[in-house]
Amino acid sequence: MPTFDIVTIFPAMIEQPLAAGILGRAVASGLLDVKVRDLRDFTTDRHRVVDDVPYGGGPGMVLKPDPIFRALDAIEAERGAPLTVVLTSPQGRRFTQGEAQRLSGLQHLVLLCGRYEGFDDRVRERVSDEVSIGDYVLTGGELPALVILDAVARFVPGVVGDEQSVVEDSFSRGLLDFPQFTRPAEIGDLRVPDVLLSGNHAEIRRWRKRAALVRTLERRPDLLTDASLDEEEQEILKELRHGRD
Ligand code: JD8
Repeated sequence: MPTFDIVTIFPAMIEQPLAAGILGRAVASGLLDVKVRDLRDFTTDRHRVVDDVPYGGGPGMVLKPDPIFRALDAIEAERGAPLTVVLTSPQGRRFTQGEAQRLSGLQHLVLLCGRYEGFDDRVRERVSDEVSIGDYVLTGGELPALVILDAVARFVPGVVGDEQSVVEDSFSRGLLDFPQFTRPAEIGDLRVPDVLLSGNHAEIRRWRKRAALVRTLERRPDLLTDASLDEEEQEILKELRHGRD
């Protein structure tokens, strides 16, 4: 299970969400070791300046390299090697469930949160992985760092109650989730599918497989190319595809 160090100029943006929910419980119980580091603590000037104008001109500011190098040196001195330094940016490789699982096997993860126009490019000399959480533009790296922390932490034994559910997760298997229902069985004219009230667990399992496949086929057919389907699922999929084309 990796330790996490998150370097940011907005520690509160990380600390507040980290206090809630499943991650909050894991941190409070000592299962997850997360340290949030204020980049300004690694400046040496009176005004704790972290940014500067871009060489060559142009709009916006760039994060100065020296506070980041000092932060990484301090983290390495404290945690020891090997540090895996993850930088988030729109230029990164797409972050995926497989990537989350891979990172969960490392010893020390550092998440560098950028702001403004990003980092002085020389910081990339110390970066192991540059990832993007998706094709849209954000104002900084704090939300991506939280997304990565959340996805990686779920693989840490004990963080999610049911171990089995993590590896069988929809994205781990390459299928979308089946629909869920809870009481009441009827609300207005909306009814829960009868099979789920039947108590016939073999039938329920088969209905859920079919429903997951229908959803995936309709909404994310791209996932099916790499999906790991058991024999029953392959059978159902063949049948569903027959009815379509
Ligand atoms: C980090 C600064 C702001 C805005 C220059 C780089 C990830 N999928 C994603 N979208 N956006 C980010 C992201 C944006 C960031 C930083 C991540 C640090 N910014 C942008 C426009 C121009 N910068 C991201 N992962």
